[in-house]
Amino acid sequence: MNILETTIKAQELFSGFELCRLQEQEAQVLADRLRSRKITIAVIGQFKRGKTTLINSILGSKLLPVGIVPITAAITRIEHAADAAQTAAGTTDGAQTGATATVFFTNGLSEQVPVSDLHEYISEQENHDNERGVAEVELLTDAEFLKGGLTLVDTPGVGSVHEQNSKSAMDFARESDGVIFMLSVDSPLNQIEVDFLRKVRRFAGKFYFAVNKIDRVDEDELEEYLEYCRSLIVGIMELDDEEAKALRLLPISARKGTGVGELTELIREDLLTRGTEIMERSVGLKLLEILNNTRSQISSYREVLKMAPNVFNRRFKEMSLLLHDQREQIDSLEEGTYLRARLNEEKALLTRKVRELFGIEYYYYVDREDAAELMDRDEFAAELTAVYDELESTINSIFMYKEENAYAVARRIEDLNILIHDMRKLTRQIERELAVK
Ligand SMILES: Nc1nc2c(ncn2[C@@H]2O[C@H](COP(=O)(O)OP(=O)(O)OP(=O)(O)O)[C@@H](O)[C@H]2O)c(=O)[nH]1
Ligand SMILES: [Mg+2]
Repeated sequence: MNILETTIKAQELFSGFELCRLQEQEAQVLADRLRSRKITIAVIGQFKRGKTTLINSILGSKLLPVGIVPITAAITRIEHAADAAQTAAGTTDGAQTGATATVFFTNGLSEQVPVSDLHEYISEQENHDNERGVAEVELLTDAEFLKGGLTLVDTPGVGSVHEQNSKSAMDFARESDGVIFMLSVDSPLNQIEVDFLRKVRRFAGKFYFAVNKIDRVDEDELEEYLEYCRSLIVGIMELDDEEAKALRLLPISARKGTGVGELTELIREDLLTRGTEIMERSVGLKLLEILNNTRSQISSYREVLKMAPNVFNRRFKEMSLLLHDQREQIDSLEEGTYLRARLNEEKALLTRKVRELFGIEYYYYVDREDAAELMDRDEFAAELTAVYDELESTINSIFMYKEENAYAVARRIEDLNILIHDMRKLTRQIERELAVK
């Protein structure tokens, strides 16, 4: 069975359980990613290593702000305008004539901004502590390198104080297929970088190690630095002899452009010759994580079924009261409120409450594209009511199971045991397929 088949299998498995709705969607997204063959590569590393400078150099234009102090405070995804137009028709008017940018905010809204104004949203100095609430920026350009479905991502420096303000580099590494990990000759590998690499190696299908600022050292110093990095990376990534031999460190000067061509050439070549393999590894690793998390979530659901009736009844009542109160508020919302954002906030509140009362991770899918659209009050009321109804019916279904005879509860627990067993089986299959150590 290949990774796509396993992903579809997982999706089918999740679809049989109302509690696994989110996982079903995630598996669907992963399967779509594999089918679309669109690949995401994130540039990651500690602050000031020159990540943004490298991206500008690759794009052949100073589109993104760089600086001597920690700068990048928001994730920026960069895609080829024509590729993006294929998947999201209508959002790229005028893109062919240059670059266009869209800022997505944490409340779910978004705004098109001139590329020349991007620094107001991305740079820490102008968007201090992310007071503008930027979640992510999308930049569409006509850079040749991105053609054919490659998304390049700039991230805030690992370990910088600004990392916490937006989605962290680690979160983003989870969503990427490949990582360009940036080191620079002016400072040795530190503990933050080591810890980060140890964790992130479980998520990305492919790593490129770039050693930046080589214009600052002579050849001997560079050799020494590369040797030092090489032995450290072999250890951190737990590479076997063969992998260690294949490990390439790419010396570059992002500022001068030295070595940048070699790096992009290597990536292009990889995507051409082993793009599918990289995607499968990336998707397989992500599916493994979903399966592992879901197993623990299902186990907590099983615990709810086993909860003492008086404790469960008390919490059930509290949840029902909360839902009742929230419903009462729908009509009192002022006209002109950002209703989309309000809807997202409400979902976040419910997620928190369910976790607190029942120890269950009950997620809602927040659709970014939808979030950008305006919403009228009737539509808002209908959607919110649907959200409440659905949660209520899930909670009620647990309630009913608990109310039923011991036999029904035992049956339900048995179903969950089977689900857990099937997930274990899929997990082992993927581990075999990817030869995960
Ligand atoms: N000498 C030299 N300086 C460089 C090179 N690349 C980047 N720099 C400088 O290093 C500093 C940091 O560059 P950025 O590209 O902002 O670094 P970053 O990794 O994106 O930093 P954060 O976004 O804050 O994490 C800037 O002053 C750059 O001009 C290089 O190849 N050589
Ligand atoms: Mg930067």
